[in-house]
Amino acid sequence: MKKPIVSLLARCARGVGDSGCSVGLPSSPLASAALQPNSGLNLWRRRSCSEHKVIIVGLDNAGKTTILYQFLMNEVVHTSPTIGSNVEEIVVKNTHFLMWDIGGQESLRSSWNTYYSNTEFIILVVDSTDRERLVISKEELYKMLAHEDLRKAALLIFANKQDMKDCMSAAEISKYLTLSSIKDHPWHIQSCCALTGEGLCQGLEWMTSRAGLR
Ligand SMILES: Nc1nc2c(ncn2[C@@H]2O[C@H](COP(=O)(O)OP(=O)(O)OP(=O)(O)O)[C@@H](O)[C@H]2O)c(=O)[nH]1
Ligand SMILES: [Mg+2]
Repeated sequence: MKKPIVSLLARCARGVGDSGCSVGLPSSPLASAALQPNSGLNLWRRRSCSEHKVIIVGLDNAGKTTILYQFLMNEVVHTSPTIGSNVEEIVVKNTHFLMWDIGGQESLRSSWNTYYSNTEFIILVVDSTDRERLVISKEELYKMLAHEDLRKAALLIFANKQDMKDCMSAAEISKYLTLSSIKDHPWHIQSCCALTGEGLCQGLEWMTSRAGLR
């Protein structure tokens, strides 16, 4: 059953006793731009320092773009493989996140590092049905965590596609990725289904609480 992210966020906001939260629409010129990282840097300079930069990474077909637009529009959008990136501003309880959704195809992964500068949060999206390629997600994860520009970044892992039969649980994925060995980055793993929005709110909640500590 579909649970809109806005109502999930409202429920979470009540749960933590806050004054409420919203999913904000981006102000021009951010909307749905397939921007290159360099223009992103210029954009970054023009925007407020209180905005937290987020990169959404993961293998192709993991559900990154679907998650981004669930955050933003509360609905499942039709996606095609992302070439380059999408960038959107998401506002949760007065916390502004500038989210870069980066294409995950193999040929694009070597350019992920051009997006790393100033990143405060990494969202790694894993397709929980994709057992065969979990080893590649793991390699990419540890490559990122070792990168100087991501030294201070916090890590949120979405174990996506939990609606699918025989998917791996968040606990299985956590074990495979040896998350408990990560001591130098705060991390959190969250199971979710981007089609219904389930679990996305909890992930955003974790990011919002971490953003408050910075
Ligand atoms: N069953 C199911 N399908 C999902 C879920 N999330 C995304 N999908 C589907 O997975 C496919 C790929 O989703 P995208 O969001 O385009 O994947 P992506 O990670 O952005 O892929 P790239 O842009 O190529 O890196 C689409 O057909 C989505 O509808 C989910 O939670 N459950
Ligand atoms: Mg995409």
